[in-house]
Formats: sequence, C-alpha cells, structure tokens
Amino acid sequence: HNRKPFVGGNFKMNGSRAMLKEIIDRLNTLELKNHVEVVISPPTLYIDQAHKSVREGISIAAQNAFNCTKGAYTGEISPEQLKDVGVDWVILGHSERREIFKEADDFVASKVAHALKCDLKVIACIGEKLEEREANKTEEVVIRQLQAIAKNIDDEKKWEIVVIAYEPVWAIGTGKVATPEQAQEVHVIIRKWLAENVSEKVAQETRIIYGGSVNDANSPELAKQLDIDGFLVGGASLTEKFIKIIECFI
Ligand code: G2H
Repeated sequence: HNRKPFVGGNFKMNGSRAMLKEIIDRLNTLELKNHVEVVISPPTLYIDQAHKSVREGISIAAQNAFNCTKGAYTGEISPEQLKDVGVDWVILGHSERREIFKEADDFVASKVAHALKCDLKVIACIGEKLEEREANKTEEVVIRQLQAIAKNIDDEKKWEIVVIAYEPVWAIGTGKVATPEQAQEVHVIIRKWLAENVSEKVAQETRIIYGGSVNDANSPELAKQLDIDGFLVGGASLTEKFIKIIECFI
C-alpha cells in the first residue's frame, strides 16, 4: 500500500503559551521530508499561536467542532471558523467527548458530515471500552461507531480527507497500550468493513491510526503492523518523546 503515515499530537486541555512554544520549537527542528504527515492539536485558544509559529509541513487540528455554520451556540466553534483561521483538520468523536460530554454516534456523525462539507479534514475516533472488550463486543462497538460516521459520508471522494483513529478506551491515558497484535486485529476489521461497505479503494487508501498510551518505547513495534498507518498521541505529544514517535516513520 502507499498510504502516507500520519502522526497526530492531541494536546487535550494541556499547556500554556510557554509550553506550546517549547513543543513547537522542538518540532521545528525535525527533518520531515515528505514521508510522514504531522498534525498537532493544541487547545483552541492556542491555535493561532501554533499556526503562526509552526514550520511548514506541520498542520493544525482543532480538538472539536460543531455541526452548524454559525448562530446561538454558546461555547461552540464551527468548521467554517476553523477554516477561516487556517486550520486544516479537526478531531471528532474522541472518546473523551463521547464519555464526558455525552456525544452520541449520530451527533458525532453529523459533525463529521458538516466538517467534510466545509473541506475540513477529519480525524474520526472510534474505540471500545474495557467492559465491551471483555464482553467480546469490540467489533460490534467499533463497527457501530464507524457505520454511523460512514453513512453520513455520501460522496466517496470525501474519504480522502478522513483519517480513522482506533483508540481503545481502556488504553487511553492509562499506560495500558494495546499490543501490536490487538491493534492490528481491529485495524484489519475496520479496513475489511470499509472494503465491504464503502469500496475497495477507500479501504486501501484510508489511513487507520492507533491511539492510546502511545510512547517512544511502544511505537516502533506498533508502527510495523501492516494496517497501522500512524498514531494519535496524547500525553507523549507534549514531551520530547513525540519526536521519537514521529521518527518511527521517517
Ligand atoms: C488517546 C490519546 C490521544 P494518550 O486519547 O488521543 O491519548 O496517548 O494520552 O492515551
């Protein structure tokens, strides 16, 4: 396959101006070439700072966006506004949004649809909880979440600007990473579903990345898996480990 590896840094609600400067100064020293796509996702407040200081070749993702263009939606931000300030990507359906903010499958899917309509690229997150894995429901849950998103993507061309992040909830911020085999197994399930329900082309071309306690120690083995096309990195993306993780693909 010739999918370009993708590494995202999801800073979540962490950082300050000073910390962001440190992170970006470090990233700006990277010799990226064209081998890997790197995207950072600072808190919305710091997007402008990031956008102005980050080197060419590294893009910015918002951590969320709403499903309308504008209006009386206190606290929300639209895909149109993100595009207006030069943001290329948005993370949608992160498990923290699903869990803490009660975002349901259909709501996530409506946000994906609106972002894509605006040509805002989407990192769409899916993943099962521990009790779901233990009840052998991993496939069912992951496919249910994927299906909700896929049924809102009516134009097959839009899949070119979608990255799927598989993030088992039990591995997020817990230090408990999925084994390379566990992750690969689910990535294959996702790709097979895309082949059977969208198209073979979309299945072959869509990047499926892994997220959940990725660090510099576990990333090399995960990166070797055939269907793992990159990572969504949380905690480690705030540290110098992020560089090492990106370098797995250089
Ligand atoms: C999963 C991941 C980034 P962490 O949420 O999206 O975070 O690497 O801290 O587990």
